Amino acid sequence: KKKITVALAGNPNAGKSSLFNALTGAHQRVGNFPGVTIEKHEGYLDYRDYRINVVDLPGTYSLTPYSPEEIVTRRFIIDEQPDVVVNVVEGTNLERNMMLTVQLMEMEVDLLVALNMMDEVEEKGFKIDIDQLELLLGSHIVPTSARQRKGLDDLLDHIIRVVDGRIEIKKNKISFSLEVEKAIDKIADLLCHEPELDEAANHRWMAIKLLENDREIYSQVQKYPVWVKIELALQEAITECEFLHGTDPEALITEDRHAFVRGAMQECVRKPKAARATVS
Ligand code: GDP
Ligand code: K
Repeated sequence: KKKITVALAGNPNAGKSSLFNALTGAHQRVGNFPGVTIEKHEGYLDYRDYRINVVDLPGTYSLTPYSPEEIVTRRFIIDEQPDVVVNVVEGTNLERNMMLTVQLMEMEVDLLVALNMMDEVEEKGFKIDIDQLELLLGSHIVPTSARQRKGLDDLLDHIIRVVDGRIEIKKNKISFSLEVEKAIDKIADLLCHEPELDEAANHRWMAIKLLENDREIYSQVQKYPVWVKIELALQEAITECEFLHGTDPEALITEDRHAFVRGAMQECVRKPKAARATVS
């Protein structure tokens, strides 16, 4: 059988463990992620011609390196390069969950979205325009109900089709404010010309992270001669954003992510009447 690795990523309580258990059943083991005390739940299942190794990443709201969960999640994605990342989202709480989705999009991974808790979505009367949301995300969305073991085969079929290249992941990019985009291009280009930097590195993503003052990426890049020019570009971006928007690139990037998610929700989600007043 061909071996592939699938990583489950999502907010706490999105239903990752339920999905992980439903998929891997008894074939599980618990270890630790390197260097931290966070448990690593790993398991496998055989499906069609594949042995699918499933890694349940820790629940996280973001991919900034502030908590061990966030660091573990993104390190795993960068270092282990799973064949597919399945972002498990809570269908009744999409707006909050999607903030992680957009950050996974930024990493340009082969992303599938498991739209979980569909039973609750239907019961509560949420209407989600899945086709339109897929267009905006550039990723396929598979409705699931992990607790009821529904949608699992559909999800597995999608995973295999991604691996076989029969599903194209569009890898849509969120466009940030003009000044931020200009800075991203400039810094990505500088990174691109640093011969010692890993060729496989995602320069756009690193540029975004540098603009977000990401200390891990800072220390990674600071050792190269190109750092002098990058530091100048960062300084320039800060000055320009402060002048034009009254705020720094880091805050703008967060705002732009929120704006993207808000727009997507307005286009694609109708909340039930009773929930409109209470669910934000
Ligand atoms: P995790 O933190 O992402 O691992 O989430 P869990 O798998 O622990 O799920 C959180 C809670 O949501 C648990 O009470 C689950 O039983 C419940 N849950 C998970 N998936 C579903 C689902 O598809 N439908 C419903 N109604 N509840 C679910
Ligand atoms: K719940």
